[in-house]
Amino acid sequence: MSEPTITTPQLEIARATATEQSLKDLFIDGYRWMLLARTLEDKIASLYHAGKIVGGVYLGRGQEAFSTALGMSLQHGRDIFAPLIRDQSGRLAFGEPLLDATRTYLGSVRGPMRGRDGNIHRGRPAEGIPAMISHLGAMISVVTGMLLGRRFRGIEGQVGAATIGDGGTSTGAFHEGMNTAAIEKLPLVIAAANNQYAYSTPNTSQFACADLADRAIGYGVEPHRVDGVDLYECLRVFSLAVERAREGHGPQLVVGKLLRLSGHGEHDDGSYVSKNLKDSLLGRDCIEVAQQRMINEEWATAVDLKAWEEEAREKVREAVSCAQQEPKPDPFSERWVNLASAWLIEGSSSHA
Ligand SMILES: Cc1ncc(C[n+]2csc(CCOP(=O)(O)OP(=O)(O)O)c2C)c(N)n1
Ligand SMILES: [Mg+2]
Repeated sequence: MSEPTITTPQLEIARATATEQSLKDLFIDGYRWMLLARTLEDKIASLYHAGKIVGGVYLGRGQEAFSTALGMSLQHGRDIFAPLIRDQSGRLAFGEPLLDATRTYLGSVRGPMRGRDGNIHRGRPAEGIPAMISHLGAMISVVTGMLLGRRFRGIEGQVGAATIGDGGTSTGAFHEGMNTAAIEKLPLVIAAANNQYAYSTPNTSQFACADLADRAIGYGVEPHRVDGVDLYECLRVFSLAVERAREGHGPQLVVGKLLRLSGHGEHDDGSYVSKNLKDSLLGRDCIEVAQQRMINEEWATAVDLKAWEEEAREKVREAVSCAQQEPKPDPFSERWVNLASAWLIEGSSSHA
């Protein structure tokens, strides 16, 4: 199956995202989501290294363009988005409040996990963000099931997206989910971020095909390949993939090539990543690539860039200060039963 192509990206993006925003506005919005995610994650990392975070910290540094473009190409309140550990920017772009991540990492009972999970398993199921089960393929099957469920109920026109890493594309759950979605021609978009490593295992020890997008072909799924560091290209390709899925062309596999610009988690210095890779085109920082495009196109000035950075810092400062002052779960005064405590359920207003 060959890759679908388009020749008028500006029109396609505007059409597929169903807004009247110009490409410039769309791009700037995307950049600001990327920047907000990066600013938050830098702060969370620094709190982790200061011993202020319980549990692990996993960042999406270097993957913000790819993740943001997916989040922006979906419609909050209509579509499904199942993010993974590197999707802070996609979560924000799709509609997750900044406070959700901040409260989760800081263990606030007002967070979506009520202080019971410290980092990555939060979701907003009622708003189309299922809580992440595992980074390793499970969410492909979950979203496939959600889409099938909608079909049984006669609901049409909603797209479901799930992200996956290069390592995750070798798991059974990935292949089983994609196969079922292809047979049923479900509107599933799989966003595979090939960041070259699964923890410390490089691509060369993970798969023998030339390109991960080739994995789509055997299943009858439409493949897309994109420079995952370039926000413009990611917006173009994701808007097309989401549109194809919505229009009934079945599952779409979008593979973005990029590099993880951090360790697997903040406990890992990633020293096994080769210098050659870091110095290659894959190692470009998507934030800097986006800034360069805005300057070249005269969409923004250096003064704008500074103002947006300060705005992101201020939002993060506010969120962290709010979450730090909120109560943590108190094991001595709580009486809760995990499956029968209504106040733990999303939408409940009362807290422990
Ligand atoms: C069964 C199982 N083994 C190992 C892990 C630990 N683990 C979580 S993510 C990950 C690497 C995943 O690599 P990839 O799919 O490329 O995603 P990336 O981390 O690069 O985004 C590993 C080994 C796990 N969660 N579950
Ligand atoms: Mg990987």
